[in-house]
Amino acid sequence: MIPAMRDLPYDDVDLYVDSDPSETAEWLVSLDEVVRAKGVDRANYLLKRLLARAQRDRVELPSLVQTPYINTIPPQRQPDYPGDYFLEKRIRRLIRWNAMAMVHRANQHFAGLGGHLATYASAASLYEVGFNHFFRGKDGDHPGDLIYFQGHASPGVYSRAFLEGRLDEESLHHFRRECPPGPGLSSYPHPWLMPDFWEFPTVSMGLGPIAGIYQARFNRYLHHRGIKDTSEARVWCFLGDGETDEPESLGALHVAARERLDNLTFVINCNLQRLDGPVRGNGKVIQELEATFHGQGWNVIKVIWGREWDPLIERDIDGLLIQRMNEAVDGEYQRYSVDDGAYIRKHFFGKHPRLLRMVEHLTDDQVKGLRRGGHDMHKLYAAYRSAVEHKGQPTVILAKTVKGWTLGAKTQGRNITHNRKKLDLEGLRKFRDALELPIPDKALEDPPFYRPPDNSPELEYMRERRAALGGSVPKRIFAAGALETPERTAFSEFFKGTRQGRPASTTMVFARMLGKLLRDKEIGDRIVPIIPDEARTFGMETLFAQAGIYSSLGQRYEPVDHAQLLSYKERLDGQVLEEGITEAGSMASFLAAGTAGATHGVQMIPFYTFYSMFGLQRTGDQVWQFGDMRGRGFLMGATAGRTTLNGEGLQHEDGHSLLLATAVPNLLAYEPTYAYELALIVEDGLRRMYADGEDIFYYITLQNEAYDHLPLPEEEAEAVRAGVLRGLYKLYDAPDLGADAPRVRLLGSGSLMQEVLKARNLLAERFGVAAEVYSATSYKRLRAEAVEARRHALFHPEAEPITPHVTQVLGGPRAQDAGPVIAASDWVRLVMEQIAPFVPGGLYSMGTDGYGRSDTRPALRRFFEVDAQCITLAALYRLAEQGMVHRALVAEALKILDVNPDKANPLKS
Ligand SMILES: Cc1ncc(C[n+]2csc(CCOP(=O)(O)OP(=O)(O)O)c2C)c(N)n1
Ligand SMILES: [Mg+2]
Repeated sequence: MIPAMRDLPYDDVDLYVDSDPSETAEWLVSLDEVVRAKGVDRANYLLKRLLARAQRDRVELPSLVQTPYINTIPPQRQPDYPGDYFLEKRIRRLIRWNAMAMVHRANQHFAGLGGHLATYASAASLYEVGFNHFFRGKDGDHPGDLIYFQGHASPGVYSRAFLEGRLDEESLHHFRRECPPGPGLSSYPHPWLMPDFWEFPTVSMGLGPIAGIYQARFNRYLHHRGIKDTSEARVWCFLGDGETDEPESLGALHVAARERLDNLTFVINCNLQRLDGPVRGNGKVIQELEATFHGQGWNVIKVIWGREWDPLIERDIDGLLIQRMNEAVDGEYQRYSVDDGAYIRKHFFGKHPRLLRMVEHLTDDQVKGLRRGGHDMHKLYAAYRSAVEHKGQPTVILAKTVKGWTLGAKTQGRNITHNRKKLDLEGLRKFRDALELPIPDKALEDPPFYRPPDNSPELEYMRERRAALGGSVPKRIFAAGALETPERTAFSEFFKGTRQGRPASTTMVFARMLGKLLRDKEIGDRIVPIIPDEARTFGMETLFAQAGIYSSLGQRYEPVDHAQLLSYKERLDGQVLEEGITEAGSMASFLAAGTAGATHGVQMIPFYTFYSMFGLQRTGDQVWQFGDMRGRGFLMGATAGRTTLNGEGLQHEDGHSLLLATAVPNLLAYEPTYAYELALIVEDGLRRMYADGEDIFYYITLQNEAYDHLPLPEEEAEAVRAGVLRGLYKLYDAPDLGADAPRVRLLGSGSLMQEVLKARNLLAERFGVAAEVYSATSYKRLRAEAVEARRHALFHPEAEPITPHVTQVLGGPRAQDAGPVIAASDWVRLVMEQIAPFVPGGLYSMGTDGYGRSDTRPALRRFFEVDAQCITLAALYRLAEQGMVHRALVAEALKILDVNPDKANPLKS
């Protein structure tokens, strides 16, 4: 007896060259016998023993990560379908129609709005099996599933919400027309734009998958720390096969496997196409992904063939059909999805007479009707059921579909399918016929939305299924209560300044502050310190012992530094997320923690501390995603400043993240100089986000240069506080050099404040110029307020104009006397120049434009022309421009200050 060859696990077994078929048969029969008599566990054991022996004897082993190109779950292990199959089919058809109509109408009425027909058309069954049988809502006791919908499939999700009665027709008419008036529907999942609907932005490809993995892990973290029982919440992550080319999509798979995240399911819609054409024309993306996921330790379920193939595979006793399935490449499969049954018969089955014989009882239409697994609810249900029941590993479902499924010959499977936004009349008619909908021909000129009556079996079934599963999804509900954030007095130790001879960096100050916050009675346990393997760099290793490092395994070893007070402590209920070297992973954790108020109904307070240069620049897209998601938390950009982090050179020295931060609308960006400034900013931030509930987040720069910190001036504490928070306040009056002394105003921030203070002395002592000094904590904030004031004036021309803070501080009647304004910082000039239009008399900025390099701080500050001497020079130059001093003085100053006018331009060197 020849055993069924489908049991052969490997692609590369050449079935035509078997030198001893009867010996082969004996082995296979033996295996079959063991499986039958003793079960799969025993067979598994024997195979492992055999493999170990083969390895010892140096028998080359085939890849173990790939299985044949057939469904992982054979028909005999398929559970019965629990739903009303035919009703669900009708529902699917209604959803598909309205999803198409939404995109079609948008583009017919408003050319250029865009949208996608083909993605959802291929994925409808993948979602519907979830909606009808798996996705848990939050309405009952269940914590609710967290579902990352593929961004381009949003029309299908809206269409279902329309049928469920969550969105009205008017909303559908406003798909992609979001500017008021009118109920706009966002192009893709955006919680910023639809805060009651979408939870997770996914449309920047790759960000959904990595966010999903860390979300699933964060669920465990909350659970292990006893903050919330998340054991029933499943993370579903839907993505495209083309999307898996993004490094972020596959780059954190090992995390999910290592953490045994069986609360996570990936569903990859393998329609074999991306935007321009095939994902892997010359190979098979499903096989490639299977190997990758298997290799990383995931449970892989392939759903390749629909049930029409079952009898063919059953009769494939010599394995020839599977051999053919294995050898055809995706480019050919795509071709089969556009050509007719005769073509498939000739080119797929025609490779071998025995294969042809297998389908001779089928008509060409029936051959064409051999569907793919991703369009078969039975196969999908079996896969999803198996995934949710699987223990100890995350699961990926690789579902094969056709892109643009049933959208007609001009669209389905074509290379242009992704960009198709409308169907022609003929296409509409055919689609309507295929879906069997009662829409008259004459209506197709402007295809209407179609919703059967509320009491129709379809709508009743939909509602009933969703009610049974805990209500509609997606639904974003911010259920978390406000937190009692610390009073200002809790920060008083930071208001005292440093003692003589005990200089500190803002990084050191922050480490102390975080340690203190972790001990806070009210919010201490809500704090989530996140660090990508740099705690020691930032002097934050005390956290390891104080709060413990989260590990789902606890600590299975005695750390080398166990005898020390600050040993490396991993704990199941550890609080610190020590992520290892992954800024993308850390950002994904930041995202999960910063949005827990909406996803889990508990507010968490992430402080993500990182090498500033590897923050907004490297993971800027995730920062954007965080803003869209209305996340709350603190991004702490440590070792910031182009010349302050001096020895590390070009790749590390960050002089532009503050500029990048300017572009993120709800991100507040601050550069504190003194401990009290940092404390006031953090205190205010905690209150605004967690007590007052503002959807904002913070980027705060921290620097590693130690200097003396001033105390918060007690008698002016309120005014200083307001200035710190609004971005600017006066630190020092001008020295009294007599009424005739020329005057300037210097703005400084961060470590460069020390250079500004030295410049103030130089100006006074060497040049008789009296300089006021201001601390500029946030140019972004100053600009935002000024722009708002200007906008108000534009729209209210007859109202009293509002004077923004920056103009209040630097303008006014005495602005002329107070002299020119010079700003210096360790950042590119544009950071400071954000406020230039609002500074009466203009602003001259001294910044660090250009690539960094390593050297001493003084050398670098001279190189970038931001040291005290260059700031002094700039002040004199501006005075000369205004005729307050002679130009000859500036020329002389160059010599006195020892600045070489022919030095290299840092921007170009
Ligand atoms: C980071 C990023 N790059 C590019 C795009 C543009 N884009 C949108 S959809 C798409 C193709 C998607 O193909 P696939 O992932 O296979 O999804 P399908 O529509 O086939 O299900 C591309 C390139 C994007 N949205 N995000
Ligand atoms: Mg695709």
